[in-house]
Amino acid sequence: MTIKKIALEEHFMAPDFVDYWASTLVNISPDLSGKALVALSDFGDRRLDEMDRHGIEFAVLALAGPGVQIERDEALAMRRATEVNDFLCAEIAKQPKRYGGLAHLAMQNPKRAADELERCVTQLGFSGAMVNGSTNGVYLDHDSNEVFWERAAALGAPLYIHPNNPVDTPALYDGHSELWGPVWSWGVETATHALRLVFSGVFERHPGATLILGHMGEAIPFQLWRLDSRWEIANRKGRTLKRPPSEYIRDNIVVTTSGVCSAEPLHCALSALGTDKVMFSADYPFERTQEAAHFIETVDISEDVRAQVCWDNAKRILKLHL
Ligand code: GRE
Ligand code: ZN
Repeated sequence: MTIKKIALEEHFMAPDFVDYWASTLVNISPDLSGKALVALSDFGDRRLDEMDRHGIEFAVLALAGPGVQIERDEALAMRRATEVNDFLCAEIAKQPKRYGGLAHLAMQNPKRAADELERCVTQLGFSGAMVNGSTNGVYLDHDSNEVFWERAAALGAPLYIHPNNPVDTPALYDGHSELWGPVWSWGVETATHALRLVFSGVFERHPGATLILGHMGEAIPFQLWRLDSRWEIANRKGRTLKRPPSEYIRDNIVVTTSGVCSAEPLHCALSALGTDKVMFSADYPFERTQEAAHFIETVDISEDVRAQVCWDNAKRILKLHL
């Protein structure tokens, strides 16, 4: 039996962004990338049929990264981000009952990114934003982003950090291109990015901010106790937090099931963060929607929790009027 679902790491592509996306292709086999581009560019029958087959009533769409996170020209980055948000808005308008949106933002200019987030949420009806890792090596805990977090919190607009490659390639990965990308390095990069936000006090200063992580929380739910324990003895160089790091993680970070179809990490995320913090996602077209849907429909959790994960949590967190 299919169960009605909302999904929110569902990607699309726009013509001007194919060149940025090419930098992601180093991570995947040419076999997948050709098929992916066709699927990404479709907003019609192909995507809707797949959603229909697997009970996805509503898909919140986001550009496949990295987009302007790797654009060096700030003015061009801002222009492109605005254009792609308008492009997505026009596609959503053709299928308003099936599609929602996450804004693409030029974090090169945090104040203007905050303005664009506000435009997207208040005028275009988007649910929040997706940022693809660092912006040219600048992470979202950088002081310049205070203005952005303040606005995101005021708007109640969640920010999804989607993995991307870091700007440097640590010796750690030498000779291991298979580990570079979604197999491993993306998770390390994205979890570390999230922890930079926690430890720099972003959620202490902006308790209304919500961060979304994919991939069942990029392994962070597994590590809560250890983060608290080792933070106590860390060389903090003056950094302080009023509460243990795990409390900010529990209060301000929510996760999706994207790209993880196994019971143990789901149970870990549910018990570490709470059953109100985990949301189904498929990660179209990079993962198999059928497998993701079958997993969440059959995994051993109560029917109440299944409904929270498949529907209620995303509806509440993304403020969807469904
Ligand atoms: C993803 O979004 O998870 C993804 C990409 C590109 C390649 C592989 C992949 O965006 O898993
Ligand atoms: Zn993805």
